[in-house]
Amino acid sequence: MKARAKGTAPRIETQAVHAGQAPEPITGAVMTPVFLTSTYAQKGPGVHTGFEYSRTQNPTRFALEANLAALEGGAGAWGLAFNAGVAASTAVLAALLEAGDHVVAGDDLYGGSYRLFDKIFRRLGVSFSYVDARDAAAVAAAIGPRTRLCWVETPTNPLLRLVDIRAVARACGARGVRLCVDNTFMTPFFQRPLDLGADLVVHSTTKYLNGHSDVVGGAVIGRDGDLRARVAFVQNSMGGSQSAFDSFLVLRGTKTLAVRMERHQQNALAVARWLESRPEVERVLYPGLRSHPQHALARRQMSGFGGMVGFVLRGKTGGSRGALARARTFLRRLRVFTCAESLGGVESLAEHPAIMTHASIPAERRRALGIGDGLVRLSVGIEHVDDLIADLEAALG
Ligand code: P1T
Repeated sequence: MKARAKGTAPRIETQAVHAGQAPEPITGAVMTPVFLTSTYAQKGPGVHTGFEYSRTQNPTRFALEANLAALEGGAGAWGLAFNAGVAASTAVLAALLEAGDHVVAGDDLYGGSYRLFDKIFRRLGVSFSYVDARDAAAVAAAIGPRTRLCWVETPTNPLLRLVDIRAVARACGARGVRLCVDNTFMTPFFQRPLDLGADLVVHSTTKYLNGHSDVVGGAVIGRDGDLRARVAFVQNSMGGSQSAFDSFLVLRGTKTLAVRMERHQQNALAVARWLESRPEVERVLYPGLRSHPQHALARRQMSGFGGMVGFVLRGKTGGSRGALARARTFLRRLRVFTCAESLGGVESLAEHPAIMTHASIPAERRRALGIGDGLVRLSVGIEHVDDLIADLEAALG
């Protein structure tokens, strides 16, 4: 996008539509073409246009990367796109860590992130301490001489707990530890961790950034040039860069990010308030509710509350067996919501974290965290809110 001569930088709604997407120079095509090529002709050995091989350079992926960089980090930021959220996370760890290093991680994480840490990187000699990152002092206390990286999600998946990014960034910065924030749930539309002091942001672009549940993808965004070089080296050396076709789809998705996020949030708040009024529901987890214990932080740190809602069903007979049976029945009865893993698409989804997305977290750990049998997670879509509430009501009844 051309820089403005005067005045303010373009707002995020404008960046979402335009950043990284100048008309294609040969034909003037307004939409970025899908460069479905693995390789590029060279005039002679080493005489090329800057494009040699698509794992390393692809114009469609570059357009997406520039778009994501502008949304998350503004001018001067960089972005790198991967073929999964977990590939983006893998690249960050591989870029920053070696055997003997230590990571402080939040204790409530997407199950696949925990699995990556515990089953792959621990085997390679990296150690992890899991702390309740709602408490920045607990993060600071866990930092040791070999700590290189701190990894948090906020709001967390699935418990929607918040991490005070500024406070944790301060604790990390004081000890020379890099902070990486998984911003998948909020997207840069509602939360910008780099502005709050984080060094890196990762995304599962599978979710809100693409927004249509037809791509698996990931991204890493930052501002530090040295970090870019390290993560890009891993992207090229280990593979994992996003394909041209999927890059095109995510780029198409980000254009409508602003309007989708606004509707997701509006629907989610209405659903969360409605759930709070129901006798079958023991507790509702949504940062936009006054009852959320960190509602004040949510208001300060985020410009919206997002589309993810958790709630705990009461067991009919009391105890966890009753709650599990209720959750199963509820999820089977839904008709507008689909019982499925993932989140962030235009369609509403519902799932059971303990059995589905967080099954790779050991049962005792789940119990200690509060991911119980009665917990249901909703990804509230952009359908008409009355249809969503009617569906929930029928399934609860
Ligand atoms: O699925 P993938 O694109 O590889 O992204 C992994 C990932 C990373 N970070 C967060 C916060 C995530 O939620 C995910 C993926 N999560 C789900 C599939 C889920 O249903 O929670």
